[in-house]
Amino acid sequence: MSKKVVTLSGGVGGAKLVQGLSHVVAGADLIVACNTGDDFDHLGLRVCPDIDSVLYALGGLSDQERGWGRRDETWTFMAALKGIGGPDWFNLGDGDLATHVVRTDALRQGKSLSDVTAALAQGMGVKANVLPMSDDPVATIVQTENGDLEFQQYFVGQQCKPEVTGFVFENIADARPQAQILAALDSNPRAAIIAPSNPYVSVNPILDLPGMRAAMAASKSPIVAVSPIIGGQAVKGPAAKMMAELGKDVSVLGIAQHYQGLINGLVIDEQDAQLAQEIEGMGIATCVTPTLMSDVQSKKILAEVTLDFAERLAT
Ligand code: FO1
Repeated sequence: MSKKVVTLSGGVGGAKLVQGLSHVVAGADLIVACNTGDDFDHLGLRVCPDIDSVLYALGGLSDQERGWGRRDETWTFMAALKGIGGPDWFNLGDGDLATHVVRTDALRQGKSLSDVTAALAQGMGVKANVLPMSDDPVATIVQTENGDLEFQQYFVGQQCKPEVTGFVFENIADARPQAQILAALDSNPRAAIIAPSNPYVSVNPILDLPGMRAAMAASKSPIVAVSPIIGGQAVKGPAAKMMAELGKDVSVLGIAQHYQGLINGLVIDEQDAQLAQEIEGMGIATCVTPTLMSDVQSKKILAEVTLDFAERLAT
């Protein structure tokens, strides 16, 4: 068994847990596999929201209120863009722009997204090993009552309003999981953790990469998810709305059903303690604990509790 901890993460909620984990897992032993299904080209720039949310959180640069982008951000570029009639539906802060410009430039020079992400991490003083789920582009398409929408058109452009009927991950069949993620899983890490991210659009793109579920199943490590649903609601984002629209149980039970067969344990909030027994009946161990991450301390405690839980399952 290696000292590594592999975490599958989306943006906001995932980044918070990863920040907590960075206080309890040393440096590059923390491997973060970031969803890249949200990535897109905008104004000629490659934007990778979940990678950036994780990097900004670990670098102490993230805006806690918005949940995305950098803190103390200024918006001169957006004001100028609007002033000349440019597309202003997607907000790029002045500081955030530097990330997209540097990344796009390096990608154009032929560097991989993994290399570019490593360079950005170094620039931000991030010690954890933050990785894209794949170096091959995968694009999440949200199928809605109004037709198919590219992820950011659905999420930002239409503010998650259209009713969701399903998801397509374009190019996923040809995408290879990032090699270091597979190697880390193969090393039998201390734990594989699924962060409290949206199960459909943040975690499924990672799990649906060819070979990824098999690599997780083959590792002898405990696989533990942290529920993104507390008391029937998502802390942030459209997870609960999507679950309802897809006819799923909008509760930690729905999350347990989603990951059944993959995970050994599920961390649920104290508010959902009454559902623990039913989840245990599904063959999934539970850990009941406060899961709302409102400050550094609560992130760190949830990370510790999650790792302890995983390690108990391993023995
Ligand atoms: N989310 C918004 O709701 N509105 C925005 O204008 C916006 C801009 C943006 C720019 C860079 C970035 O990295 C993220 C940004 N996000 C914005 C968040 C992003 O759409 C979502 O956080 C993720 O894709 C979902 O995890």
